[in-house]
Amino acid sequence: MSRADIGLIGLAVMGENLALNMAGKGFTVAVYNRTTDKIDRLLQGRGQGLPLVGAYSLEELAASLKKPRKVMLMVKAGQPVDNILQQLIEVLEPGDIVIDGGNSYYRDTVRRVELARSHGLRFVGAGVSGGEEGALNGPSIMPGGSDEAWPEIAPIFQSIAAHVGGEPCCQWIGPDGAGHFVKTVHNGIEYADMQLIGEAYFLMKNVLGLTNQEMKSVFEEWNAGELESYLIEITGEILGKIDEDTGEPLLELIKDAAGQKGTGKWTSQEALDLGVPAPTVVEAVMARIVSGAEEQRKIAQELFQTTMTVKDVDREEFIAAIRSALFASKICAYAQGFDIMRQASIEYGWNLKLGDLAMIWRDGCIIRAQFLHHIKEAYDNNPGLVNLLFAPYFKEAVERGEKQWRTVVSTAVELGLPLPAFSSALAYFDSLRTGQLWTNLVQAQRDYFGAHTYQRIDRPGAFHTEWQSPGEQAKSVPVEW
Ligand code: NBP
Repeated sequence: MSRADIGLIGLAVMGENLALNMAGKGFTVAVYNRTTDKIDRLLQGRGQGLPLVGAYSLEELAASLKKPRKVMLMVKAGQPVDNILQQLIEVLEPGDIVIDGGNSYYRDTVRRVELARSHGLRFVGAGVSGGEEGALNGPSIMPGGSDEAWPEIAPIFQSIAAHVGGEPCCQWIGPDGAGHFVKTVHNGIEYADMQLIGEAYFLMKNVLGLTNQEMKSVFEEWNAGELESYLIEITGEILGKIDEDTGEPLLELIKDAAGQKGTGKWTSQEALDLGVPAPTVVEAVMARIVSGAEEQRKIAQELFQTTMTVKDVDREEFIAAIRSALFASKICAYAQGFDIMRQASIEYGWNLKLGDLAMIWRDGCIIRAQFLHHIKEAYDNNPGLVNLLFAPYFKEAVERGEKQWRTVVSTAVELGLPLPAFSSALAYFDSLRTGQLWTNLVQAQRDYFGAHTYQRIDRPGAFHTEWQSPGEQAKSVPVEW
């Protein structure tokens, strides 16, 4: 029997479609699933006629693979990955490769790379984006971990990934948890992007009273310009759907409570740990949490009924303003995501190629967009770029839309309509560009009650003041750091 090129464990939505993708590209794939019915269902169903081999135990899976063996896991993130890795350690041999393609927490991946290494195995944490359709037709793949594994798995991964202009949306990201980290930040940016689009819809609906069909047309028009992206495209499609049963726009029948699986939270936590400003990403996570605070929202709606009326605004002008505000806010959200990756790369010594990451996301993933070319260009022109906002294309775009951005945010504030991501992006932009912030006072308060010291703008060193001393005169006393 000719041996399989790769083994795939986990035949749920992602695993099954990835196996079909690999087999469709001519690779022989040995498939295993804990609930073995799913193996038969695949082999007798969608997998018929393709080079797929069923394995009904991990021993059988190992025996069916070419050496060095490559085994990819597409199972639920967390404990299942640890369980299967432990079992694989028993049946694999030194030099074999385990690839975790799930949405694992990158610190778990760091630990698993080490564990696998201690058993002579190579471990790769590969972020896979694009959902079911991407898995089948070409995802964006972000592999990282044991560097020596890359030449072995590259032919398969670069073959099944999405391609743009002949280039695969899959490159080696870096050591240990770098691949899963980048996938996590991709998702954090995705949270912000989705939230911003949600706010644009909310404004058109509540300020302008547009119908869903009218909004569909607006999104279609936007998708032909600088906002062109998968998320804008699917939003137009969603707005156009009518519920079969009621004849109402389906979107309006969906409960407004958004769920989450953790990658937005991890991105936010990482920003906090690294001390990177990423308020729009954090707000996007918080906005989902607020949407789910059902009981409090119900009470607040009764307690604080709004009497605001829809403002008399010029419809076309306001739609254009929302578009500018959306683009400027989106630039800020991406600037924050790339800043998180830049700082993580420095902190963990990953040497991430930020421009290349933008290229990996050009297709196959949820945040795929034309816009990413400009990010690549920005880092090509200036590899040391500290913030995307400072690159000429983005600087000019934000400046062009700034006035309309402010109009949109202030209109919503006046009407009592929440715009957490639009307004946090604007506050981020304003905070970065404002010369003197309020934080001199915060630092003085910290020194007042906690002797945390402060720096002066007119001389070096750290200082403390006895703020409670009588009189108006206050002495800055130099302190040792
Ligand atoms: P799920 O995340 O729903 O996981 C289901 C799979 O995990 C099944 O094959 C199940 O086997 C297996 N599994 C579980 Br649960 N516990 C197990 C255990 N202890 N031992 C062995 N197998 C176990 O599947 P998915 O939606 O296809 O996602 C797979 C991974 O890809 C996840 O990490 C997910 O976060 C990530 N991801 C998903 C998407 C998406 O759009 N769905 C996109 C990108 C990444 P069983 O059949 O026996 O229960």
